[in-house]
Amino acid sequence: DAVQGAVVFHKVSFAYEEGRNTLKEISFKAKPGETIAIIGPTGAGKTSLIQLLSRFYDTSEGTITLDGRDIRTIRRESLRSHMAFVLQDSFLFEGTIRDNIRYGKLDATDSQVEEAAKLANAHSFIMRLSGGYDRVLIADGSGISQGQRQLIAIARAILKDPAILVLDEATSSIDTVSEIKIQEGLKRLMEGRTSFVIAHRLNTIREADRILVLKEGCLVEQGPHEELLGKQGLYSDLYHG
Ligand code: DUT
Ligand code: MG
Repeated sequence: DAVQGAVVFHKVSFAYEEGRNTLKEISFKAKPGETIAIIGPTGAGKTSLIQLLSRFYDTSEGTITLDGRDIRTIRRESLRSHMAFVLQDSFLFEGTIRDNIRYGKLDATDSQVEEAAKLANAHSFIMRLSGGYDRVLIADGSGISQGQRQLIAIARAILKDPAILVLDEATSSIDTVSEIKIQEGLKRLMEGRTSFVIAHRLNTIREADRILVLKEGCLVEQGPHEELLGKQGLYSDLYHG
């Protein structure tokens, strides 16, 4: 039963503490393969929304469906097997680069690992490291740059080949060369998958199929870039800075 990646939020509310809703009646749809950008000020609820999708928390009210099925009826491990997360601080463990990438698909062969690394634009930097794929990373990932950590996380996600991708774009500055490599890797990763991107880059936002604008837990606007600009609401204000 292949997952297509259609996601629907229907009047989803969520509270960390009773009586204080962090998300309020959020409704939107993502068709398979679409890119949804999530934007809004700090504390607006962007990370919380993403965490509901993976059932890190469950909704207080409303429903989230995946391919028409209420996600509360899907076991967490099963749900997450269809998702990959590339987060600002993507987690790498103590072990070889090969094992860190293979974490996306434990039975992958060496050539599948390298293929994923090539698509992620990670192969060339790995080959320049002493030890190559067998280079051992220590738990905090030091010895490689933040940009390189992201490339490894992208390779891991490509190898996993999930229907749904969750991406939290880096806010910190990464040098331009790494940035271009990351962008190319991400583009390949996102192709054909439903992608939720907590977006900071204007390019990602402009190219998204739909932008969700969150403010204080409410979805105040949603639509593609041009349409939202035309509304001259919060998005237009944020865009024009
Ligand atoms: N919140 C909690 N408990 C938590 C996490 C968050 O009470 O464990 C609150 C803080 C905030 C709201 O929920 O008022 C939304 O937080 P979230 O982390 O979802 O906001 P964000 O949009 O992701 O903010 P940022 O841009 O700073 O990451
Ligand atoms: Mg956040």
